[in-house]
Amino acid sequence: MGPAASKSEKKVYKILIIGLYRSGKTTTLMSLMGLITGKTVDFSKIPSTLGQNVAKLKLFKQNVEIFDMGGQDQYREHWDIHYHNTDGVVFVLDGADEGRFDEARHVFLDVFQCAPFRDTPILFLINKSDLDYCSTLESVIEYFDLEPFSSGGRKFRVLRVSALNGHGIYTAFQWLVKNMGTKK
Ligand SMILES: Nc1nc2c(ncn2[C@@H]2O[C@H](COP(=O)(O)OP(=O)(O)OP(=O)(O)O)[C@@H](O)[C@H]2O)c(=O)[nH]1
Ligand SMILES: [Mg+2]
Repeated sequence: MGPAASKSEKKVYKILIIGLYRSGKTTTLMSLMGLITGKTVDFSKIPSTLGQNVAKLKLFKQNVEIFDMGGQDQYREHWDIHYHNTDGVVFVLDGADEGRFDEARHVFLDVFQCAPFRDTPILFLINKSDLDYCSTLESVIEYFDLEPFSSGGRKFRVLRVSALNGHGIYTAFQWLVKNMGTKK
């Protein structure tokens, strides 16, 4: 589709948020919505996601549909039905839960070594940066061996954020939206 066609008929971009159970995916989505609407979000009332949450919103002038997937084991098998028509992916890591880094790394590699995401922008969020014991950017890059992703010509970004206080969330999604669909 050329640029002229996409102007007259605005595309709805699809963003997928994945990551382990309790990493902060839904909080990230709520935080983003709070930032763009200016509304206060009550983060104490967010239940674990059963299945998925879907939000339709205007994000940096684009129509976007965000799929926030449940991270519990029984829901992970539903992630891949979205892989083939996703314009941007967000992987949320609980940066303060080193005990689950190994599991998170397996899940991360399992998802991103598969073919559909070769040209898709990937945002790797090290969440919970508000906590003292949240891992550093450098240590996560090393542990997850992320260097080849960044240097391999892929649209890949790692950021340390706090969904709870909003730190880094706006910039993160700005990067994602800017990098979506540039090959279409
Ligand atoms: N300190 C801190 N806690 C956070 C942050 N983001 C999320 N949490 C907390 O982490 C817990 C899980 O957050 P959710 O957003 O429900 O996690 P999720 O990844 O959607 O979990 P599932 O839906 O079960 O896959 C909640 O108690 C949140 O308040 C953060 O940036 N900082
Ligand atoms: Mg959730």
